[in-house]
Amino acid sequence: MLQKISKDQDNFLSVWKTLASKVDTHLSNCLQQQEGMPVRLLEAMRYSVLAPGKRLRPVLVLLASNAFGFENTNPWPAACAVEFIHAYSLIHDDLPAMDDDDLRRGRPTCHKVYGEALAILAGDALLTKAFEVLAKSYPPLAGAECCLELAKGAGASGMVGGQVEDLAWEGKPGVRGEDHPKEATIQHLKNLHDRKTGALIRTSLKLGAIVSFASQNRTPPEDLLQILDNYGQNIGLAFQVTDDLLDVLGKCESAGKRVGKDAQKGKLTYPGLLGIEQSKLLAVDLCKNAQNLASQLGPNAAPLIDLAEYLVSRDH
Ligand code: GRG
Repeated sequence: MLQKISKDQDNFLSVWKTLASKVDTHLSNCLQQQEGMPVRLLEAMRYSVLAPGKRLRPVLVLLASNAFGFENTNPWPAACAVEFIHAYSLIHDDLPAMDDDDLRRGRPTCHKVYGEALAILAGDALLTKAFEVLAKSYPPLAGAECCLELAKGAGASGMVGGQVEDLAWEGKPGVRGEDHPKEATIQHLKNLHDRKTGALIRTSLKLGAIVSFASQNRTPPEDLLQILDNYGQNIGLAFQVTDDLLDVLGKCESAGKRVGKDAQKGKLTYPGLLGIEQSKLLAVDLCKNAQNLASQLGPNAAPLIDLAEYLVSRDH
C-alpha cells in the first residue's frame, strides 16, 4: 500500500464495491447466448469480463453521469461498453505476442485457458460487442456520439496507439517507426500513458456526461466536457504512476498478476525515470489537480474527489 486509506475512503470503498457489483450484474446480462454465437466463444468472453476486476472505467461512467443530477439517466450500457473494451485490451495485452502473461485478475489468462486463437477472437468479439451495446441502447444521436467517443478513445490515436508506442519503447521487433523518439523523456512517458490508459478513462467520463444529458435530449456543454477531460487526464496519469509503483513495491497476491516485470522487460516507467519518491509525489500532485477539477462540477461530483484519492492509495 502506498498511502493509508482514510475513514472517508473506507466509505467510498463501500460505495465503489456496491456500484461494481451492480456493474457485474449488467455485464453478465449483456453477455448471453445469441443466435450464431459459439458456446466456447461466449465462455471465453464471460471468463475474462466477469473475472474480479476493479470496474474502474464503468464506475467512472456511473459517477460522471451522476455528477449532473438528471433523473432517468441510463448509464449501464455505456458502463458495460467501456468494460468490454477494457477486457478485450487485457486479453490481447496478455498474449505471448504482447506482454506474455500467465496471470490476470488472480486467474490464468484467457489464452492459457482457451488457447491463443480463441483468446484473440474473444477480444475481437468484446471490442465489437461494446459498439453493439451502445448503438442499440441509446437514441440515435446519443448512441452515435458514444460510439464516436469510444472509437477515438480506444482506437489508433488512443489506447491502441499508446500500446503500440509502449511496445516500441520495449524494443518489440518491427514496431518502431520513423516517428519514434531517440531518447525517453518524462514527456514521452506521459504522452504514451495519456493514450494507453488515459484515453479510455477520459472516454468513460465523457460517455457518462453524454448519456446523462441525453436523458434531457441535450448534448453536454463543452466547458463541462473539458473539466471532465482534464480530470480524466490527471487521474489517468495518477493511476498509471501508481500502477508502476505497485509493480516495484507491490505484492503478487494483492495485485493478482506478476509484479516486478516492468523492470525485467526494460519498460519505460515512472519509478524508472523519476525514482520512487518523486513518483509518489507526482501521484499525489496529480490527485490534487483532479480533486480541484472535480470540485468545480458541484456537490454531486463529490465521489469523483474521493475516487482520485483512492486511486493513488490502492494496493491492486
Ligand atoms: C492490447 C490494444 C491493446 C491495448 C492494451 C490497457 C492496456 C492496453 C494494457 C494493459 C496493460 C497494463 C497492465 C497497463 C497498466 C495499467 C492498466 C490498464 C492496468 C489494468 O487495469 P485495471 O487495474 O485492471 O483497471 P482491472 O483488472 O482492475 O480491471
